[in-house]
Amino acid sequence: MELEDLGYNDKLENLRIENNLKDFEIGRVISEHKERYIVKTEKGEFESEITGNLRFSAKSREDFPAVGDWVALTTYDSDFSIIHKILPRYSIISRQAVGQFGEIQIIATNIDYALLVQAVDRDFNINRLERYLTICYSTKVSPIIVLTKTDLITKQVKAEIIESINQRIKNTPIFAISNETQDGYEALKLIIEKGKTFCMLGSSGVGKSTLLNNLSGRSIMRTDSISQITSKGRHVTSHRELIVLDNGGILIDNPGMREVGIVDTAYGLETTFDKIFSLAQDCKFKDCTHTNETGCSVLKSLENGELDKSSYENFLKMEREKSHFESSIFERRKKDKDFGKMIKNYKKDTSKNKY
Ligand SMILES: Nc1nc2c(ncn2[C@@H]2O[C@H](COP(=O)(O)OP(=O)(O)OP(=O)(O)O)[C@@H](O)[C@H]2O)c(=O)[nH]1
Ligand SMILES: [Mg+2]
Ligand SMILES: [Zn+2]
Repeated sequence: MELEDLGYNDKLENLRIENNLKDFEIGRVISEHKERYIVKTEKGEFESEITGNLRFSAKSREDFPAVGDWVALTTYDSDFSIIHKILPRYSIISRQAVGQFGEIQIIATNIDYALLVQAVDRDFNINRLERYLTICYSTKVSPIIVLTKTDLITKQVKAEIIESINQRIKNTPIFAISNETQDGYEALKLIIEKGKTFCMLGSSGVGKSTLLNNLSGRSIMRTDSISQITSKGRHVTSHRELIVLDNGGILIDNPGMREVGIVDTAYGLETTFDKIFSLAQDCKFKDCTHTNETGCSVLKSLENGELDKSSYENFLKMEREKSHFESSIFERRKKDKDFGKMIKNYKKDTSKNKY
């Protein structure tokens, strides 16, 4: 195995030189389990931990390694290593941590393409697709929609579903496949290029691991049918995992996601809802909320049917969520700052007492 097989390239080599990491070995994090990482290098796979320095200087979850990361490490024995530094990330797929406002959870890093996997059964939901798109567009990840379980529906229903996506989502490739019959596989395989990293995102039970196993020709990930009764909180895949396919493509499997809370989206919403943003240019008021203002060109397009109502409502919901997230981040930082001040004052006080 060469580093190039894991996606290493000249850009990364330059980063390594710029960051004075010539003396270390380089590897890629292929799985993570509670602050223990498996890192793959040219020599093999290493169980890895981070240096104390890296841990103590970490300010948030983003400062810890994640699946997909390139790291500088020192290897010991045949299977243990210490991670010294994380190379700057090219892209970061993240979401709002479930149940913790203002906290970011990294799903994977250094991703080129995200496969947004949805089954054409009850799982199918365009609002959720727009949510995933927003996550992709807020970082440098190209989205690809993958519809699974097409063996369960007729050709006509399949065409209708694709048409309904086209109505709302532009410029995103759509692949419809069946993991049962492997219908649609040929087309999908063509886009999985050597040296590029693909990350699968989607709910539990849509067939992500089945797809990975089929593409790799091996049973790497466990797959299972999920009974309706026990489906609550049960996920077959429990951790992220990076796998190199025979054709050279690099694929990351993920546990199914129930909630996809969007985080800071620099251009996420703008790109996903570009139609609304371009309409908004013509609104009478610069700070128009597009909900009840006169002279709102978004509302006008909604009334005359040019703008899809569900898409508009989904946009408003995510926009609210984004503001909420930003204010909770602000609150959190403020609290951390106050806490930092308190510690500082405390230290001052104790040093005063000493003398
Ligand atoms: N009929 C049909 N069943 C499928 C298809 N793809 C997957 N399945 C079945 O759906 C079930 C779930 O598949 P998995 O691959 O484990 O789903 P997953 O997305 O990895 O689920 P998590 O790991 O929980 O996120 C299994 O029983 C699969 O056999 C498909 O295209 N058609
Ligand atoms: Mg799985
Ligand atoms: Zn408006």
